[in-house]
Amino acid sequence: LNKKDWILMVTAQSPTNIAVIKYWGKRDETLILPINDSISVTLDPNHLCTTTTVAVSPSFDSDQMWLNGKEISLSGSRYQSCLREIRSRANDVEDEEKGIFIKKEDWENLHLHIASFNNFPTAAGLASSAAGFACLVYSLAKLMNVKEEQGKLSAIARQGSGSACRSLFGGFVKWAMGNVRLISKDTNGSDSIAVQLANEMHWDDLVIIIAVVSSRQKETSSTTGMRESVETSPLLHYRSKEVVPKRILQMEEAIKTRDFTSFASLACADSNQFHAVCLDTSPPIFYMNDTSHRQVLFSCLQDGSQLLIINYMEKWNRFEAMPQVAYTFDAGPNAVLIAPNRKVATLLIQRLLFYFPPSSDTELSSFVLGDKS
Ligand code: 2P0
Repeated sequence: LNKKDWILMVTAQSPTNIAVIKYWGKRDETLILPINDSISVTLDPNHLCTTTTVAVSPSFDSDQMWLNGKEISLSGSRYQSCLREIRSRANDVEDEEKGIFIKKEDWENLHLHIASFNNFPTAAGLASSAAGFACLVYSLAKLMNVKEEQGKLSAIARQGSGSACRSLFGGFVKWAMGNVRLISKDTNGSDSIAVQLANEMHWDDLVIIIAVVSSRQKETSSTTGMRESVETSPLLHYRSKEVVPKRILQMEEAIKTRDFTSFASLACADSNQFHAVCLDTSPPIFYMNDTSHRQVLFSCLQDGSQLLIINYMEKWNRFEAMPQVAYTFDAGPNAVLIAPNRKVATLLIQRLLFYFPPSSDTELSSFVLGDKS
């Protein structure tokens, strides 16, 4: 450590995740503990992802971070929690080739430089904080030779942003809320972790299409929005106690048995209830716009040939059709559409392009689970 001219770096990539049973509402704001379990699908790492390089050198005078090339402050409690938790678990690190040996206790006095890039719009409701904090925690853990298992790391990423804990795993992931009675005093929420329900190969026919309706930053951040919902929405409390626990079990079963009809019904219902909670919040929060609402109706159509609401209602009544495509909307207007296979996905993209022709503000990207090509 006497020589000042060395630098050690680790680069990692984390994909974002899309919740099919939503997290909305905290029971502890500092530890980021949720009021209900949630389930998500992690996207293919080749597409919507964050790439983060963390570097350590004795020549660094302070911890610094750059996001998409712009320096950002690390003074916030979320960054500080992640850095503190990872540093406290650091171990000896040796790089024989470079002749570097960092002792466990040296990490407290060494500073970090962190550079992170998102290949998608930041804070537009596409879960950039999920990929970002998952990547930060994972890359720091690698750099500092932290030996914790992935579940423990997920509890650290959770303290950066709740949904980040789910991006530590691929495939289908459940964020278990943890035991309410044990919070704060005894366990500091260490049982609120992510667990993998099934890996990315389990149901790799699924195709996820994200229609970017708007890449503008959302007006109400998720953190503020969910705080206001917890304080004012009676529907949220009913949802977290009466609805989500049953839905979680049903969704786990749908994923296990690859039952698309059930998966789609649950995902659509949960997205709609989440946005109903937003409307039930005072003052109400509107994350979906007109295009999003039209896309909901579009997704419900059996053959996609008509967009008019009357036709949709008639078709729905006549066929009692189950959705062929699942839709889910997060804290923004962008549609996440999930098709059961490539054939339906191709048809869906054709129809989307027909009914929603891309303008300068719309983009279409498709993401295939488990497809590394
Ligand atoms: C989810 N969302 O389950 C839900 C659905 C948005 C709608 O997790 O305050 O950015 O950092 O814990 O994780 C967005 O919330 O909020 C989110 P914080 P986060 O994906």
